[in-house]
Amino acid sequence: MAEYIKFKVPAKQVSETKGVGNLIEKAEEEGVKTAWHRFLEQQPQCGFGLLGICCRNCNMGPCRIDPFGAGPTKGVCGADADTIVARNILRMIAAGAAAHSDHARDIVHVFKGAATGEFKGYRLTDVEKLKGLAQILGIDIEGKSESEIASEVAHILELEFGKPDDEPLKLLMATAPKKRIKVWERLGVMPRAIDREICECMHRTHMGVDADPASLLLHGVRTSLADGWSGSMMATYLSDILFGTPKPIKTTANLGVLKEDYVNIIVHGHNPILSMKIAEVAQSEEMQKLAKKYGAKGVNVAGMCCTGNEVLVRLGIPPAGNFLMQELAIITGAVEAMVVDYQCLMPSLVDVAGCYHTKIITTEPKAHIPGAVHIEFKPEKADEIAKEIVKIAIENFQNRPKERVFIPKHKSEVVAGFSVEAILEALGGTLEPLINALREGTIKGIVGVVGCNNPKVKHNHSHVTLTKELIKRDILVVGTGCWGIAAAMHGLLTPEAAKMAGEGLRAVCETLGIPPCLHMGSCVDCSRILIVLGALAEALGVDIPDLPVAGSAPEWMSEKAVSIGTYFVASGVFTHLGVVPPVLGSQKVTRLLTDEIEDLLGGKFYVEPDPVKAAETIYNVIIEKRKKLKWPV
Ligand code: CUV
Ligand code: SF4
Repeated sequence: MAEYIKFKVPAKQVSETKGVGNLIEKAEEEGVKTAWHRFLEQQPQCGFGLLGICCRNCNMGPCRIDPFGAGPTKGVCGADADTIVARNILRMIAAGAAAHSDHARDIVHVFKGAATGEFKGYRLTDVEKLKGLAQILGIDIEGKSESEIASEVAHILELEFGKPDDEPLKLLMATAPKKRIKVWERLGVMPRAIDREICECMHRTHMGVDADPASLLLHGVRTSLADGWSGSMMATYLSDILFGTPKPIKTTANLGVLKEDYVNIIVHGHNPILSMKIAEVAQSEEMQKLAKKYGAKGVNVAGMCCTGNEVLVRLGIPPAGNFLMQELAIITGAVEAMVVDYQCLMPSLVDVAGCYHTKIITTEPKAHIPGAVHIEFKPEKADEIAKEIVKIAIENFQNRPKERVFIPKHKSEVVAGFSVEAILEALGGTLEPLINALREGTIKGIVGVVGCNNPKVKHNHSHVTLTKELIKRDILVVGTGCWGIAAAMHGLLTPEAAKMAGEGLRAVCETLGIPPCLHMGSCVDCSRILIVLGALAEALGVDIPDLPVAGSAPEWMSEKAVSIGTYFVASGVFTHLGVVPPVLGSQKVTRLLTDEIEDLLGGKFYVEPDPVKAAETIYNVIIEKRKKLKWPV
């Protein structure tokens, strides 16, 4: 249904990415609203919310603190701005950690079923990685079958969620550097069980429990560590074992990957369990034939957001866009079905799809959207269900409003799939060449750039600008998530992009034939960045805060990003945020997060919306770290 559009979006100015502006204009002509339109309608956004000083945690409220000090300084219960801001942030961390880790739980379930043979549609693909994981978890693999090893691994990992004892998380103990573990032990923030830490966040933030901002934030640290070093880590490990560890793979990215004469299916969400199946089934001869019967040349699968990254790094499925482009893909009029699992799915997808012929297919019992077609995915019937979904898309081709189809032609070449294993292989099997390049200063440092899009920021502008500014300064950029797709669409993920890098980085990239920006996967694959950091620190005999590295989330929006940012900081990384988090209502919390936390953990947050300034500061931080290591600057 066409809607009245109250505020027009300056279509050519809201994005750095080609094709976006044209589709926003198309949307306006056709009476379709996008996130940018709704963002304008939301202006001015609530000042209390922006500052983090509203509380709805009990029904004596909602309470708001007057940031100017003239009105109330405390809520009905007596909670002040410091308590309220810290509690709100802790709840964000809890939600983010829950999203990643519940995703991990679903993967463990399928992994276990693949190990026992119960889920016939899945198998253990990377057995080497399985054995490696079993060994670091202390499992004796001598004489055991793959299935036995996998079952033992699954048993240990299942317990990570809710084991009843106070022992630290096993996967964290197996993967985190010893020096870091000591720091966390001293602070009393070693996580015990993933669900428990998340549950404790909810308990502590309930009315009348923890009122001390420092104590609240430290629990946030603990919860985020459970996410990074166990929940997300597990999701990455097991996805690699099930579907293969990513290797460099070539494809293209941007809306131009949609094909006019083909049935277009977009997989969107986060979990690879279904998207990998859809991709596999769609490419089958049977489905390609069926598509021809319906007048299409075949079936084309494209990705969106992180499940898009999962199928990109393993199968070379081209991403059609990142977070803010999900509605635009439908507005092309050329998408027969958007198949979603969970996280980062705008409920508006259904409204937008209502103006075209696109079917939004939800598949997860925990993620329904009113108005969508719901086909519940069950791993025991993976192939059947994937087929059913692909067929619905194919049959929908005949309903495409041909006269309203507009696919921007833009797309860029991409090489993605840089798992830690792939990076090691590119380096010739050891970290030594990378360490030498860092030590000599050919590469000045490494920055992990991750995270979402946010209409508060010019779409992809901060991702791209920050990245270019960093590589120009001989800083190798690695990253995940919607950053990866932004970098892909802007040509930063090709070996030729080395031309945009400084002399040193350029030479290294040209020798190794790699891009100056390495796409490591989805958001849970930020765990791969942790592994790299840990390995570098151990190889150099230092701790992570000593390394010339940093992190950045230039356009973040999701609670998952808050959890990721926190475990980066807790792991000792200087972490840049390009969008201001809702903490400014408390000077105390702001100071804790952007300053004092560094004494405790070696990392801290740094907030700077301007990507050029941010790159400058990050560079300076890296130079300081190099000086401390007595490395040439
Ligand atoms: Ni998980 S969390 S918008 S898809 S990176 Fe993309 Fe990545 Fe943020 Fe969501
Ligand atoms: Fe207000 Fe306190 Fe209740 Fe929050 S917990 S809503 S500050 S009374």
